[in-house]
Amino acid sequence: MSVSGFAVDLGGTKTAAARIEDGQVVARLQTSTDAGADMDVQVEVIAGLLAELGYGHGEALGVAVTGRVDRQGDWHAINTGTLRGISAAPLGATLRRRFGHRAHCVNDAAAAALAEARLGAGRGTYNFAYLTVSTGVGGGLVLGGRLIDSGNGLAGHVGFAGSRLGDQRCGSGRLGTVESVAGGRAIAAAAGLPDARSVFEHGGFDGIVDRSAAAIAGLIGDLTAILGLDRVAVGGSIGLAPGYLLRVLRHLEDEPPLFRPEVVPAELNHDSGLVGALLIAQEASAG
Ligand code: ADP
Ligand code: BMX
Repeated sequence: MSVSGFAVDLGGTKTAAARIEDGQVVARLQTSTDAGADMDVQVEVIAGLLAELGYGHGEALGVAVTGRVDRQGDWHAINTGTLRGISAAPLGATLRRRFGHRAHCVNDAAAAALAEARLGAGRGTYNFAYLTVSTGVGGGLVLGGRLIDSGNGLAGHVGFAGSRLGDQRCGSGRLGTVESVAGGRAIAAAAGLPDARSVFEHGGFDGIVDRSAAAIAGLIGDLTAILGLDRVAVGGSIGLAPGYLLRVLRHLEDEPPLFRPEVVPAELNHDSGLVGALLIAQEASAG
């Protein structure tokens, strides 16, 4: 099946939309995400971006969102500090009403994991994980070629696993999560700056960035112990920031060789969520 149509990736910081032809992003628009907006407002923003890209009602549309999407298509923020206005929001039904029956929604990191597994850094693996280090820390697991899912949409949310470096409660309510140490909001809070991007640009916060990378390395070791991963791809604007992956690799050297899979950057770069959302939407509407 050729991966052609439209896609949206709504993260905690930015909302991107794209027209995709044969798995390639051929046009892309981006705006910042309003973290306090409710679902109806988020859908208006999505509709505006799609209109600018020339989307016509009924065309294939994949929408990847931060937060869990359950089997009914309802959307829930897990970290309620990231999206403050989203709680049991009927996103799937709303998208279908607004854009037609070929519109479908899915978690952002799960979408990215499937795209990387099929078309990017995960090709040729048996057990593969994708991690995004972005506003939060998200994940998707493709085991034996199948994207792991669950009725409540929580499967793959590895950012809410515990870290031995964590002692803060994150917006999920869990104590000491990887996200509470390694995610963009945690990095910004630790540095006392408005966002993680400024922390990287400012320089001088090596300890904070390194702690984030160490928590990601620990998570990779833990996931490998549980799942026997062959390879892990790391994406997200922090995961892909210059020097970050090298820090993760350096910390991974503290793990015994058995717990060190191959760790590579996401091959589809910032587009894996977009491409994966469309892939999943196409498969869902093909039944
Ligand atoms: P989202 O979380 O919306 O999917 P990103 O993957 O862009 O989006 O991740 C957002 C996080 O990455 C924010 O904390 C932001 O400050 C940070 N960020 C964005 N650009 C950069 C950069 N060039 N270097 C380091 N951090 C960045
Ligand atoms: C959080 C969680 C995940 C998401 C991940 C990455 C919320 C709102 N989001 O762990 O569902 O996949 O962040 O998302 O609970 P991003 O916003 O960092 O791209």
